Amino acid sequence: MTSVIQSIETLLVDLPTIRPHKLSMTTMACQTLVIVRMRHSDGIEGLGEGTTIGGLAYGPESPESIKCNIDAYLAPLLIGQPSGNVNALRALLNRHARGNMIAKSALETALLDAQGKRLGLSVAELLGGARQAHLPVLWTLASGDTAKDIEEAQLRLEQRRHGDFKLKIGANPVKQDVRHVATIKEALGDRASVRVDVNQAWDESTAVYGIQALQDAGIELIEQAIPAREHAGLIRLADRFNVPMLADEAVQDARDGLDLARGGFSGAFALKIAKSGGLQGVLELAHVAQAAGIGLYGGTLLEGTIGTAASLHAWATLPEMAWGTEMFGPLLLKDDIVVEPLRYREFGVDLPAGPGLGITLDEDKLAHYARK
Ligand code: MUC
Ligand code: MG
Repeated sequence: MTSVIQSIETLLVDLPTIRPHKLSMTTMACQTLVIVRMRHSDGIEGLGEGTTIGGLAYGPESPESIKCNIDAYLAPLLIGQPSGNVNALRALLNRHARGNMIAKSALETALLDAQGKRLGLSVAELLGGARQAHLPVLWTLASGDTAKDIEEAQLRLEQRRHGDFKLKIGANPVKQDVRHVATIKEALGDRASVRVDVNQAWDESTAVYGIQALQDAGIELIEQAIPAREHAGLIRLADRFNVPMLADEAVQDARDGLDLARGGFSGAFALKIAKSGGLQGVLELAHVAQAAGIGLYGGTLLEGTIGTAASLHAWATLPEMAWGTEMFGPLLLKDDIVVEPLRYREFGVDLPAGPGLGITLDEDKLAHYARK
């Protein structure tokens, strides 16, 4: 008998961060994961996660809206449907609900996890097979304090946990930010690749000033210096500087990717399952980038282990990414809600072994951290 989707439970899980994480739009002391438990009539449970940054500070979906919109609108569309045809279910969600990409990503993850468990295949195998089993992972320095950031970077290098660092800037005046970045780069020298993420904080003329100074300081990649909508401006910055531009908020899905590629953008795209409504959508964007000769980077919205594992299964199916990944989300959190955490080692992380995502919930931890 064909399995059908029986129930979909959503939980808000609040986990403290190991230190304040300071971004241009917010400072995080806690991360809220939206965990999806999708139960099927064949007894299989699929896990999913939809997570964003700083409530509504980062984007139009908040943890609460993700939960509420799944419960009220998306779950009723799926319940009673045959479990196994992920493409058909993805189309059904897109036909009846606009936007809500993070919520859709959480549901698609749960569908793929369940289907993998059902067939005895990992999610990467469901997507055609893994080309890499160990992926590079950078660390984001965002304590807000230059000396602490240097100390943190040196420790990570010594531990061989991370060899590349991304600095979150944009909250302070540009000259102050440039000084902060240049001091860190000088302290680390050639031992590490240093990149910055401005998270849309600059206008174009500030960006021209800031990027020139960062390029001179030896910074290797400039992420989303100007607002997401300003595709033409981003293309101009990519043309103007030797240091490559990384499009993040500007590139949500394959259509944005196509628009930037058609406009002549060169550089790289940050892929995030949350931006593209799930693993299949983000791989469509990756394929546009590959066709256009644009580099790939595996991005995060600071998901916990479930969302990070889902992303890793997608990235593993791609050829080596030019700029590696930032799948460090679980390491920013003080605790985890899974039985076996991801294995971070040798400047990267291992792809968890299947079936499905290869992740098991720790029920006690989940109960402890779930919002009452
Ligand atoms: C972003 O904009 O890239 C990734 C790392 C981090 O600290 O924040 C995120 C989001
Ligand atoms: Mg970014």
